[in-house]
Amino acid sequence: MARRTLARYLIEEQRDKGIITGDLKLLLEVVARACKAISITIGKGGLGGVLGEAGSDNIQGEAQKKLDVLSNEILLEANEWGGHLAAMASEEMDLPHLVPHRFPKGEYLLIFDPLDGSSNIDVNVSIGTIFSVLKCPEGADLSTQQAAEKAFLQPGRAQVAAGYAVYGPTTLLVLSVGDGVAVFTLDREQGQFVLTQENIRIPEESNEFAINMANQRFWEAPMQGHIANLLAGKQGPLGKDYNMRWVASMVADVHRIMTRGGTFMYPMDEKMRAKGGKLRLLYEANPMAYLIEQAGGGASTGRQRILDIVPDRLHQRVPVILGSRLEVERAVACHSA
Ligand code: P6P
Repeated sequence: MARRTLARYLIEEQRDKGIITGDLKLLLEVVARACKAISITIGKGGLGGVLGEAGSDNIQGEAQKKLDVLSNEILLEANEWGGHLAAMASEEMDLPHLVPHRFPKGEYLLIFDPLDGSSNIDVNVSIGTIFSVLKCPEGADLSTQQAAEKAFLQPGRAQVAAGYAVYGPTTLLVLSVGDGVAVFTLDREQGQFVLTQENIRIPEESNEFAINMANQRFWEAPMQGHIANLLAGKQGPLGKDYNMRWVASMVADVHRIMTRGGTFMYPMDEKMRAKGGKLRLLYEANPMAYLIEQAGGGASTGRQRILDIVPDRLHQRVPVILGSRLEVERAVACHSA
């Protein structure tokens, strides 16, 4: 049987299962095409004059790379004319991007981190695009960019779809519309995403964890305790040896977990406390938490299920512990002891 393309998978989710609408199918196909364009742009590297700094900062006060700005523009241009969106929001833009008046508006909100892991761009390590889809609330005030922010402030459990592209040895699109997690591999000859895995299930147990150990002295005591337990190995309270990975690209670390289990942790630390943490809720933690839960894993701040958090601002940050369900439960247990 011929391999199922993304287009066929989405038609089956819409027509045969009634899980998504035609507009959501269109939105996801447009996002996939934008990720393909980003993959091609990144792939040029130094040959395309796209490496290095853009000479500007984003709202996070982080220096933007040329590819951050380019990827953001690719996603905006791909999505604003289709009539499926009410507005968009991005890590790279202070305020939401309204659909220009010359185009029809749709019922969905798209939020994205156009290129996550920017610190890895210039050293040729896997990076990715993360996206989240919400329904625009009835009667939302989209008259100004400032007013539109409110429409995005929904808990992650309200997402109707989420996914990421990982630009690595192969370009993958990992997607869920609430019917499990599917993985599509970009067939560069045909220029289309082809289904290569579906109904991903993350192993409940694992012996691999991902964290930036350089921040250890800044962690809260519960996280200090949990990591000490992991490092104690077989002789410790968890009775098994662990291995560690840290790519410093959330998409790459999460995809490893999707593939073979493990936990990813970016806990609260004292130098980040004023900002609320390192990772952003709406376009990093929420889409990844949605995917991880769809694959049978867990996603918590240590004290609360990530998907239950009601955001109070667009670029809100949260601590993140996600991955293999029982491993996440062990980390969370340290926070309530
Ligand atoms: P650190 C990338 O900038 C990012 O937002 C995530 O993709 C990644 O997990 C994290 O930050 C890396 O943080 O402190 O190790 O550079």
